[in-house]
Amino acid sequence: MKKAIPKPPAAVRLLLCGALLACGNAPAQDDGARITPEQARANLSRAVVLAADDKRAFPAAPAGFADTLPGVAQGRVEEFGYESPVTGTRRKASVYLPAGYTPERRYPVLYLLHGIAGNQDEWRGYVRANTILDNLIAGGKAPPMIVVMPNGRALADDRPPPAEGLFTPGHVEGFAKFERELLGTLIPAVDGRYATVAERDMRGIAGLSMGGGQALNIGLGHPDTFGWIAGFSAAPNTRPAAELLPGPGQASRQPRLLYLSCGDKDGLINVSQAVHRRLKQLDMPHVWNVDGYGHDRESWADNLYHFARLVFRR
Ligand code: FER
Repeated sequence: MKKAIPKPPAAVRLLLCGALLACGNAPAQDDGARITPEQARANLSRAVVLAADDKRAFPAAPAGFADTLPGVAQGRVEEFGYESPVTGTRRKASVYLPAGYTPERRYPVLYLLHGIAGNQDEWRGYVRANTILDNLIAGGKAPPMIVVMPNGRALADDRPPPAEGLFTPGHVEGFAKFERELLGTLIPAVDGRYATVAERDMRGIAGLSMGGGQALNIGLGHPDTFGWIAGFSAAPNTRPAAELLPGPGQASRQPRLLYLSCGDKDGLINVSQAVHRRLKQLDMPHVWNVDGYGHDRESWADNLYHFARLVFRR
């Protein structure tokens, strides 16, 4: 994919990056537009180097936590359509409404974002987010909440591309373009349609992989919009840690909860490690949960379970 290299300086950067990658030392983050799709894909199988504090913050979720259980009231997932000024098209989000949802009450809202090959159905279909929430809410372990699962790829054609198109700059760029759509269009549309508490302390953003990068970038970048932020196995679309967290000089409002997780068999763990280390350096409270999984649904289901137990608490 040499055609992705616009001019000699970028080519030099790319060569340097390739050389660093070869010795296992490449920078954790990139904007996805400067490396080739082959290099991006290779990031998934980078060697994992663990530090002493890269360990579990919680025991694994109890057996059956993501299973449909008899006697547990189920919420429903409905399709929500909206016009996107970013793409010029009508786009879809899946919206989870907890069991007993009624417009007579007001609910907190969690925006839950998918990975590079997913869409608005990934959290429900692949991770079973709705069932995890049904079980937690029924057991009184999480407050009833609305969960908005958008398609985080703000492109006119927002279908997941075939495998060879996943890591192309144009596709990765769609995930960055989603920020403007989320803030300017989707959040106001959701607050207009559903019985939400339209306040930062009752609004969260979380995601897996590409969606984890989006959640960290958008959440930390808009502290007055999101009070609760989680990145699960965040991908290299995550902004460089020092940019994401500029530090005391430019101190912004602290999130109510900042939650980071990754599996210790996930080649992308260096992205989350860099954010965790920056947070430690800044003395910023956060959860850091390193589990035993790879880049897969077991980790995302388990971490959604733990995050949902903490989110929107007073
Ligand atoms: C990359 C490796 C993986 C990357 C993105 C991913 C933008 C995303 C993976 C996923 O969402 O599962 O280098 O660059």
